This record gives sequence, C-alpha cells and structure tokens, in this order.
Amino acid sequence: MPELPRLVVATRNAHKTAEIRAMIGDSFEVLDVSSFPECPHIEETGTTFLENATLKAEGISRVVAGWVLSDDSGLEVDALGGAPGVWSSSYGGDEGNHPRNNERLLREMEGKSDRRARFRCTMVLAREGLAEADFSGTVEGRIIDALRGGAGFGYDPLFIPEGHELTFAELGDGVKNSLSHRARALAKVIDFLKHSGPK
Ligand code: ITT
Repeated sequence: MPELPRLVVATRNAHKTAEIRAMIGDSFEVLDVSSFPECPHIEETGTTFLENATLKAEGISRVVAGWVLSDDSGLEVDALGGAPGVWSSSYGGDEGNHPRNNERLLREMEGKSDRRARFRCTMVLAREGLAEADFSGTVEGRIIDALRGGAGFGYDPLFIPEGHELTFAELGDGVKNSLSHRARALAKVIDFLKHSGPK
C-alpha cells in the first residue's frame, strides 16, 4: 500500500486536531506539532484570524516538511460588538482556559436579549515557510445562558447552531463536524489539495 500523504496541523489544541482528523477521513495522515518537538512556539500577534493563521502556518512550515495547515478560529457575539473574536482563547484572562472563558462569556451576556453569535475559522496552507492559500468557514447560531453538554471544547456548551435546539456540546462530534465553521473551511482545503497534485 502506498504511504498516505502527510498533513501537519500547526496547532497545540488537540481538540482541533481530532476534529480535523475525523473530518479528513483516510486521504491524509493527520499529525500536529505534538509530533514535532522541534517546533517553535508561535506568538499570535495578529489582529485578524487570517494574520494569526498565516503566522502559525508559515512558522511551523519553516521546520516541518510538506503541507502545513493552520486553524485560527473564534466566537463572535453581536451583543458584545464581535468579542471575544480573535481573542477567544484568552477571553477569561488565561490562555486556553475554557472554563474561565465560558464564565466570562456568561457574565458579559447576563441580561442581553440579542443572543446572536457565530464561530469563524480561517485556515492557511503553507509550505517551506510561505503561505499558499487561505480558506474560511462560518457557522451562525446563538449563545444560551447556562452550560449544556459534555462533547467538543471551548465555547461549545454555550453555542446552539442555527436550525438546532441543542448546543454543539450536546449534539456531539458527528453533527458538529457536519456543519461547523471548521468543517466548512476544511471542505475547501480538501478540495484545494485534491486539485493541487502530488507534492
Ligand atoms: P492553536 O492556536 O494552537 O491552534 P488555540 O485553541 O489557541 O490553539 P486559537 O488561537 O484559534 O486556537 O483560538 C481558538 C479559540 O476559539 C479556542 O481556544 C476556543 O476558545 C474558541 N473556539 C474555536 N473553535 C471552537 C470550536 O469549534 N468550539 C468551541 N470553541 C472554539
């Protein structure tokens, strides 16, 4: 059997890797930076999803051969002027602390009647230190006033996608991976890779 082509995801978030691996099926071997201890920490100094996704993809592809895919994503809440947005991962004050992020979101949303929100995901494909293409996906929905469900990660227990009555954390990976911001961006990535020929 020929070896599968490799796709390295420029992330330290194991949940993102697991979702991408599940969605990509068996056309690629999906790894992330946890398999490459030589990868540097990439400072996310951008002010947009695209800037941060580009920093991560280019930074990791300088030290890892082949295609590197980054994912910069976040939650935008209308009643909060688009916050937490690009700063979703440290909204509660502590990078990557999902319980604190959710606590702050619940606090900020107290008494707000406009609950509209969306997840956004921007992905960048890079090779040899250079970004070659970017892809975006969005899913609309609303924020509820108490945590519900145990699947997924991040703000999933507070977000109900449009057309549903359950949160991403209640709907589970199968449903989330069929309609999420990440699924929609990744479908475009897969299409691009299919047409880009062997590398
Ligand atoms: P990497 O930068 O290492 O990829 P990260 O988790 O820090 O990991 P981001 O900088 O893109 O990633 O921040 C994304 C944050 O947005 C994430 O920590 C969650 O708080 C939120 N988020 C993104 N996608 C999400 C999803 O599918 N479900 C719930 N929350 C999500």
